[in-house]
Amino acid sequence: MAKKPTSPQGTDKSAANRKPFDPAGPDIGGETPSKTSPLPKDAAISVSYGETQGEGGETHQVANGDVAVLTTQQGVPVADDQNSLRQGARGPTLLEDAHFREKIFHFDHERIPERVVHARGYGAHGFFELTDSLADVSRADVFQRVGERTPAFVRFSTVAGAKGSFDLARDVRGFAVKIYTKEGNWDLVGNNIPVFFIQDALKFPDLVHSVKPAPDREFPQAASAHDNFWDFISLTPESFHMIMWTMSDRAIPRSFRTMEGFGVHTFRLLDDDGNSTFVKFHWKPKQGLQSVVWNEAVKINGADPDFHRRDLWDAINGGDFPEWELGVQLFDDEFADRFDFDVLDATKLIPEELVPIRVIGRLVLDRVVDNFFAETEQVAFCTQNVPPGIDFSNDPLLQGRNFSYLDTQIKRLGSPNFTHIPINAPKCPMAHFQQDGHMAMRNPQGRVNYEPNSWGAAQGGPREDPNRGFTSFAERADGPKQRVRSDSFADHYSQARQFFISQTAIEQKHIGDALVFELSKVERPDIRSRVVSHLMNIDGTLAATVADGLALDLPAPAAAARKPLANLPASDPLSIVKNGPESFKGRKLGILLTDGADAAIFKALLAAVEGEEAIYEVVAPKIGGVTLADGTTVGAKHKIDGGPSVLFDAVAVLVSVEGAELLAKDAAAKDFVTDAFAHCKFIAIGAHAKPIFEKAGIADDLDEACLPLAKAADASAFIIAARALRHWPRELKVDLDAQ
Ligand code: HDD
Repeated sequence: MAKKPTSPQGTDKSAANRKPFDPAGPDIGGETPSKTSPLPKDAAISVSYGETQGEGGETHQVANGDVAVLTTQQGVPVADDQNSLRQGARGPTLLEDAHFREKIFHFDHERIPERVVHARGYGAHGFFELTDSLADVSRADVFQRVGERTPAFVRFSTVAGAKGSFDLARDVRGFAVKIYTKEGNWDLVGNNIPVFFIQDALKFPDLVHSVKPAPDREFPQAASAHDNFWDFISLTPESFHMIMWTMSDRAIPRSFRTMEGFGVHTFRLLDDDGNSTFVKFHWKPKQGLQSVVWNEAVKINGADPDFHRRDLWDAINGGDFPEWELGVQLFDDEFADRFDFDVLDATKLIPEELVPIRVIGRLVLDRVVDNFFAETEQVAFCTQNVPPGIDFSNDPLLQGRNFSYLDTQIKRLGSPNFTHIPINAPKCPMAHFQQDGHMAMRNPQGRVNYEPNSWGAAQGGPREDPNRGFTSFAERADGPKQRVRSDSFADHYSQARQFFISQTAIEQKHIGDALVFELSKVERPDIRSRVVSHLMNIDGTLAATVADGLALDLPAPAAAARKPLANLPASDPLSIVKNGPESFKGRKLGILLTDGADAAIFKALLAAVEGEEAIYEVVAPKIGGVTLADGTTVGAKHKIDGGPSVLFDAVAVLVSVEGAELLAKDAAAKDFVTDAFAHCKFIAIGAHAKPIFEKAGIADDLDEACLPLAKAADASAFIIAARALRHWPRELKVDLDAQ
């Protein structure tokens, strides 16, 4: 607390009687370094300089035998980091305090601009391993040797929200992969959805402006449920295939680990002779697909805004390394020519039934970052980073992206030398004549920094290699310069309909619910109506459901740029529910536990969870934990109101008679069971737990996914049942919209 001045500032008549204020005084117990209290030997303070500094592995200055001395950035040891230098104990701070100036200066400049989109993200390290050679169609070094592992870094993200927004926004997820190949970095900057909103990169700023908070009021944050977004969408019919995906549960994934990734565009692969094969890239999660429900997402954002990043961090640190298969769809010009749609149109996909996926490798994430800023924030993905053997198609969205990503890194990272930052630097040798610029860490050595030159092999520096070097596909391009959209891009609804009819009934319901929710936040009725007019071209029942949910008259179908629409068959890979996991592995059970609960049943439950390679967390009335009936003490991860059931994939309620009596009066405990029930989760109900369900008002509604946990043997039966993850028929009973 500031001392009340007893004399005018700048004078210090009583200084001689006062001791300087020392925050590491008696009540801190001597654990903070100060002149009089040296660091204890096991103090958890250390300074690590990472790869970029401390070259040559020099030892840092050491105090008291084993603890690094705090220094300035210049390496000057710091004697006092608690008090700035001042004239007298209460006098002015002195400008000559270099340590103070350096520390505050650095702090003032800590922030860099966040990404204009995909600002909120989370990264992890791992590797890509080739399991099937692609040498038949690509000369890319990374595709040659089966079994070889190549280091990789992945950053997952939401698109619209700011860096500090919440994880479970209804949004597309970025799935950006950097593979450090021996012939340069390959950045596959994809999403968890295989198509995109727009066909031409020129429209990207409009799309992004429309979804971001409105410029006058700066809200809503991380949400598409507002007039500007739906206004733009309703005037951009090409977006409707993507809209079906973003209104589906794909936009509220359970975890980064349970979503697919897609390169979206058609790329090219080139072989040694320059022959081209078209390719689309897919990441398929070994963990199976899984999403949450909207009401749950809303509550997770409050309970744990870091839900997805925490999940990834915990899984990797717990040794449960997430894994994806890399699949490719390969096709030639002949297929491209006869396909119903244009393979250069990023609002279209190629159904797996037409071009099956060939699995060629796996991506494993096995290491969290050491420093979020250095790695996750500073990683710079650029779509134009492809090694020899991979090339671009003429997709106008991809062509525009190839300009945008390089450009944005200068803004964010402040220098053309962002490639010198370790996370961005290739792990293969580099040799070029690019030099200088802000923060240059590597510059050419010697006299020669140009080519051609006549200084010979020893001094003349690197030379190009027409055989090994990157070559583009020698595609012939011709035609008048013009601003046109090819007619082959004109069908905006057929694949949107295909997506919709490929969903299970519950997934279709969720799409309808999402559209009603989003449009109910749109203030202008004409925008709502215009959206529904597009839905009329996709599915009449969906359009009618949404119109009914909004109490809107059914509008006439929007004028379609191309008719008739293709009658495409349903495709199972498009559904999440049809591609769910086969076990409870990697999922989390929440156990609501009280003092006096049955110890044998609790232990059986833990054994069943462990047997399934799943995890559990205990939720208890007090964070200190509980004492079971046999006297065993169990620690709690959450106090009841800090551990709502939305954080778990399934829940168990294991309580004593007294515990049930207590919790039946507690709103958070009642929410715990009603939410688990409303979100269609599997619930294990201990012998004494009934009063909680009665007081919560759901005792009479319990169904076959609410299983008894009355004896130890019930535990494994419950975990086996919970493999289904959700009991969807229940939703039709608990949701007014479905009745
Ligand atoms: Fe983009 C970031 C994915 C279209 C311009 N984009 C960014 C990221 C992902 C994608 C995953 C985050 C990368 C990271 O984690 O750092 N973007 C896509 C996909 C698209 C797409 C799958 C369509 C198929 N993007 C797109 C267009 C443009 C951009 C058409 C501009 C013309 N995207 C950017 C950007 C960002 C970006 C402004 C922001 C931060 C960054 O690049 O590094 O340049």
